[in-house]
Amino acid sequence: MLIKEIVNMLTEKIYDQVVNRNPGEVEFHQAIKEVLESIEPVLGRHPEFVEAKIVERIVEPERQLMFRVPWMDDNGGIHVNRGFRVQFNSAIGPYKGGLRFHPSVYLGIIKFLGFEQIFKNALTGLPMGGGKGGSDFNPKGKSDTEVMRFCQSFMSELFRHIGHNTDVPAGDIGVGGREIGYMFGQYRKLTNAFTGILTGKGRGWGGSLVRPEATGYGLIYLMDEMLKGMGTDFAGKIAAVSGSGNVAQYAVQKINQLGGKVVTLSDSNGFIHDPQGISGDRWDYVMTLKNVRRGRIKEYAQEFGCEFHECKRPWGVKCDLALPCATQNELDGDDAKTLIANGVLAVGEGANMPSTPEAIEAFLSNNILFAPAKAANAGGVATSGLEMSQNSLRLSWSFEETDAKLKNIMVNIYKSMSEIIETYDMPGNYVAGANIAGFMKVANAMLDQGLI
Ligand code: NDP
Ligand code: 2IT
Repeated sequence: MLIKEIVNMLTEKIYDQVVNRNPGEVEFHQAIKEVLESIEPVLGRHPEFVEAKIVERIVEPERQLMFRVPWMDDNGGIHVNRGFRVQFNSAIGPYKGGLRFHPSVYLGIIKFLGFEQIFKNALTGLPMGGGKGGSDFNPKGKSDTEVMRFCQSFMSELFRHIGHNTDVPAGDIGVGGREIGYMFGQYRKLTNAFTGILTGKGRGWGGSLVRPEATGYGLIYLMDEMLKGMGTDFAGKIAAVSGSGNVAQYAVQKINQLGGKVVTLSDSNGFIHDPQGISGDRWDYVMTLKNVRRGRIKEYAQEFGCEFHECKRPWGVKCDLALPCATQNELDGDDAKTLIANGVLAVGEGANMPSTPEAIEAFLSNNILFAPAKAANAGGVATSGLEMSQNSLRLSWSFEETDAKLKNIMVNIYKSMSEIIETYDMPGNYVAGANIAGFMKVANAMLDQGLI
């Protein structure tokens, strides 16, 4: 039998074991499958990884925590949510990754995100392991005081499992500066210690400049590098962006700065299409709408007299660049075919796992420049890593210095993926490039550290 076939049998066996051991966790299975397929050529060349059962070990979290989160609403009503923290892999540094508050959260979502985080964090070149957490709490429609009580209750359990050398959570969907603040306050009260146990902190109490902007900016820095590799750039390009939260907001700002035009934004109720472009006072409006008033994107269409498409996603809009920045599996095979038929040039995943496997396959087989999430949205966690460094040094860097470091990290991610693509002769396949580059770093660390 050819080595290729033997390796394929092995990864299929590991995949089946994961499915059997983690029943019903479909997003986790999806994330595992993609990585297993990508690393097959690596296993063919590195029997030492196979012998040490690195893959069997890497798909199993080091630790999984689930806990009760009781809290009281403004009317005295009692609610019980479930909290999660999956500490997936700490071979190259303390567990690091966000917290997601969304009603769809269950163990399978947290495990898919934690698994992806291992490789993403490795790609940044910074010493961070992979983890993820969150809750099925729905912050939508809750008052500030309700969100505060929930965050305090959540941290009342989480605090005993995290630490600046152990596990450092941050934000994700439904967790921004406000929630990080309430959780940090509770941690400090419980432990009587002011340490950098969360990132995305406020500027005046240990936060880093550029962290709010970092995921969106990093996405555009990486895309810019990839476009330059094709002899082009953002100037004059039309972009369709989904989502209207943290990642989408700053991706839009950076595209505007580079001379592109963003014509769509969305939330879970539908998308707006503004052919004039979401810039200047229109971008300011989105910032206030989403971060201060916490309203719906539909209001943008009413304010500026453009179209709102209820319950639809923006992928039918003709564009040069498509940037999914909302959530997992928000761009499927049919959406990909529509984008390709409409002449899309490049796709960059601001969200985690936004494209289905069918969509990725369509992009790759049609030679569409495709920046996969683990690389494309790594700027957020990279700047979290920079926040951790500043906390350890008890220093804070200027906006320009931090932004330059972020840009440098994104350029290096592009280089690492490109090197892998060349080594394994997979032209244009940045999915494999990202997965292999991240995997190699963690696998080697695990090998060096013995059977733990
Ligand atoms: P936010 O909570 O700030 O915004 C999320 C946006 O996505 C909102 O517009 C929200 O709409 C929309 N959305 C969320 N869930 C769904 C859904 N099920 N269907 C349709 N729309 C949905 O989160 P972020 O911007 O921080 O995160 C967006 C994505 O980027 C996520 O995949 C996250 O994991 C990823 N990411 C975030 C990083 C960060 O630093 N924040 C770093 C790397 C990746 P609505 O308000 O209606 O729910
Ligand atoms: O998915 C992600 O990388 C994040 N939500 C950011 C994680 C972090 O620790 O900054």
